[in-house]
Amino acid sequence: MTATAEQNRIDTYPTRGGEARVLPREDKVVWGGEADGPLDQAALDHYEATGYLAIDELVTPAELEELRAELERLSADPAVRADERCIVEAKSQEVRSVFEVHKISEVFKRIANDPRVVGRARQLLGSDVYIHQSRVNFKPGFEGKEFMWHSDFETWHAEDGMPGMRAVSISISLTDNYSFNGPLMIMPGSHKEYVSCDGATPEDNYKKSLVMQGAGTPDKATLTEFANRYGIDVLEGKAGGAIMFDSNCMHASNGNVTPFPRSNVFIVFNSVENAAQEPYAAAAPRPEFIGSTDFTPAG
Ligand code: 6CS
Ligand code: FE
Repeated sequence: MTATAEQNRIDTYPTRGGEARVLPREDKVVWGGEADGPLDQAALDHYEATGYLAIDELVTPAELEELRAELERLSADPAVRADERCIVEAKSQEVRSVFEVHKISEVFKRIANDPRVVGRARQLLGSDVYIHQSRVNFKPGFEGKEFMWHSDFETWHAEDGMPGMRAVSISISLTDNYSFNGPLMIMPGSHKEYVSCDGATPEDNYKKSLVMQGAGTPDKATLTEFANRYGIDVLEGKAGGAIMFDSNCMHASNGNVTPFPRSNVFIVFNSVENAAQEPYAAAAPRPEFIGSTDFTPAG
């Protein structure tokens, strides 16, 4: 993008350039209709209102076993561990996440392009979709660290150049998510407001933010106001189930001091009509394995 084009670009969701403030969401939440995929109207209405959707038994027990085996294989593979796509826990040095699994693993590539997954994403986003990011999260027993409250979209806008809110994440649970082992928590309805954060994006921010996010985490006053207004839903669920949630949901997860790991595969689908451009609030784009510029439609 030329300098003038970038200067003239409208930024509907400015962030990390001044004081923290709350702006209204300008984008639709649900872009497709009941006839466009497997989700019925009640499901679409729930997603519109709360920003998320729980899907029970998305994959079969046999498929779950295959995904779990692949998770174990990746986390035990020294080559994966040495790869920059692998993020380890600060303290225990245990594997925390492996990125771009839809490219480095045939098993995860298959599920990421499965009609049961892509069909729902296309219906919600009302267009072809491409994979902006994928990762497996391990949150091992005893050691899994928390993820502080944040909107993924704020990071993907600021650092990956995602123009608008037309992306959906799916988190497929590979282990049972109990109330006590660090499940995903979402403030239902928070996706309709955009928290513009203060503080500029540090150089090479991803090297720290993927272990402990700094820039882009909302201030405590805003989070308190949001929690009082929207409440907090704790998304428990059996392994093999999934949660689909809007890119702008305010979400977090607690640490895991129990023996029970909380692992999932997390895939972000972005509309091909919302393809990532230059970052809106960072000096340089993040690496391909975190913010993809391969806009090939998934499925
Ligand atoms: O920076 C990112 O892209 C990642 N960070 C978090 C905490 N959630 C979304 C995403 O995977
Ligand atoms: Fe997140």
